[in-house]
Amino acid sequence: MNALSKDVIPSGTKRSSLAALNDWVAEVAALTQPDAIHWCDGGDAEYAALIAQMQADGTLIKLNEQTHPNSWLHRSHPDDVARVEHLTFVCTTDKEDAGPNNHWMSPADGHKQMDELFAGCMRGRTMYVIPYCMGPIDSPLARCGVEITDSAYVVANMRIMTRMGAAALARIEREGSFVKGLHSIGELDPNRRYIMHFPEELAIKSYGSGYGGNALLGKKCHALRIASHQARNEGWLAEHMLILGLENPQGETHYIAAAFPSACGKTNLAMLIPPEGYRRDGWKVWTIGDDICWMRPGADGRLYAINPEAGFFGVAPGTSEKSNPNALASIQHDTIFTNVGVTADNQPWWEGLDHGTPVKDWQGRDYAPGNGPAAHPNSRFTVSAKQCPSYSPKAEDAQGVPISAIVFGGRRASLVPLVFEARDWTHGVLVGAAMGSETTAAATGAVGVMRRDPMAMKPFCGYNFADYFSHWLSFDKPGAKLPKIFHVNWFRKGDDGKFLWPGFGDNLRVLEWMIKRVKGEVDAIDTPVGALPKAEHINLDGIDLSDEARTKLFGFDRNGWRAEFASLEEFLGEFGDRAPHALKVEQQRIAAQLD
Ligand code: GTP
Ligand code: SPV
Ligand code: MN
Repeated sequence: MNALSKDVIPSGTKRSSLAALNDWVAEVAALTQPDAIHWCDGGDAEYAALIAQMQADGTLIKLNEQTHPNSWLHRSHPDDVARVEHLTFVCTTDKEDAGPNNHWMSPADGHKQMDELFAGCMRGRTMYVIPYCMGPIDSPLARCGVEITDSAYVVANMRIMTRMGAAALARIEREGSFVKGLHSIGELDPNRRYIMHFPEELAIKSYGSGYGGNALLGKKCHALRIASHQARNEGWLAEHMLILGLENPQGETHYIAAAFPSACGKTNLAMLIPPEGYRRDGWKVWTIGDDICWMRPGADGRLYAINPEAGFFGVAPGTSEKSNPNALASIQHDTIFTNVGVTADNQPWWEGLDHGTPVKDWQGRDYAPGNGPAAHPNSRFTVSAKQCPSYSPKAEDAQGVPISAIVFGGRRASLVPLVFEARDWTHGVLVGAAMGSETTAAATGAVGVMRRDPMAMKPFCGYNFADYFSHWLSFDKPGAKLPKIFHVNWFRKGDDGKFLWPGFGDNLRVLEWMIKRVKGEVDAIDTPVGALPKAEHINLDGIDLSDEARTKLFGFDRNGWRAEFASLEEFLGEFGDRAPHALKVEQQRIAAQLD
């Protein structure tokens, strides 16, 4: 690997059009004082050299080459294992533009605070410059960025998760604009850790964490927080959604985008394998993306979506041959595992895996159940999407795929039925805005606490939620052919505290009903909160549901919903006059029907 001298851009690129990038790199180098600067080309040789270097310095541990060729384990600092929402800021000139949904700081204060942390922080380290493209390299929906980081682990992950290197640099040269992301692991000290966004400057500064969404700046920082701001200005949507294609036995494929909060089932749904009977009949699910969706209206009025990512940063625990065979097949080789346990013969191991026994836990200690799980609950795999058996060729389509249905959902132990349908777009936006879910290990803090998480974007919307809801509503205009909107809950629990719905592959039964509704093939039961499926229209062949399960999964609890709508009114009230009038009217319309 050749470290290039400080003021040189790769040969063959024109200085004139890349001047802004080169100036920024020089400015960052002057601030952070790295020993060397490396411009990433994204090539195989570069990746191999980085991996070798990380193996030598202990950042990566080689896993069993026979069972998991070319795969690695990384152990994070034990205080650095998840996103840190309390240390994540949106810095806008006007505080109101960030909204009550974000932590705010003025751009001047944000820069000052971050630049103090960055001063001299790369002494003795190499500074990597990573040009990347979010989305197929030739897609009009794609956007580019450059991440500067002092973490080789981040470079390796960004190479899997984005289209990184020379082609992205060429697009930046052509377009002249890119998102600037500056990252340093710093001292990995939770007291010196901030993730700051400057949407008005299309810039990100992240210090003190090497983990996932805190450090792989193309992902949540760029593709959601900054992109949501760009999307609002440019008339599109940047969402925390999976995208899948559902192919029926006739060979028609409908594309569905679904927003579930972190660790609430996006990767699993995106890679679903249909139940046996469905498979025999010819049903198939195609994976387009598992975490982020960028979509915008096409010439025909439909919404077209791309997956801006090129890989999966998926939750390991719970991934098994039974729950998600496509994910398991994807991660048998060329995979980076972060914070999982290992077996005696150095295979990766996590809770829920169907075979093997852990001997070391995620911190590298001898495994002892008294220390907690072998794998951290937010342990992850990083793998190229191309390794997924269900990866759709359409995921590389520059124009994106047309979306037939949008699905919202959360972890709701009570009240919320398995599935319901919004009556129209405005109601659907309210359904999304009203989303609630129990918190998970994907972010630091308490787990299992119910909170509002509109459109699964609470941690990721780069501007005021009130304006975000208005932006969503604005898509309903003449000529628009908008998708139907549904809500699901795979996580309803019975009196015994167990999940009532089998979930995973059986979720296909719910998707099938949605498509029947999209095609106008079946009627439904109208309730104030939305349309529920008639028993005869959801195929439950081969699954055994108790009476309690049937009532709770398919029933409508008027009193419970009345209380829910009172709390929703309070939530919308937090946004004051800025919340769209139409949404409040919709909330009141339904509340009145519930009385
Ligand atoms: P992020 O990557 O954090 O955004 O998460 P995600 O939304 O992709 O969640 P993922 O699919 O990784 O699932 C998270 C956890 O939920 C895993 O432990 C899964 O086993 C579990 N899970 C996923 N789908 C289902 C389901 O249908 N039913 C139940 N009970 N659990 C599920
Ligand atoms: C999430 O938390 O929603 C994730 C993982 O997908 S991270 O990349 O850390 O944001
Ligand atoms: Mn996510």
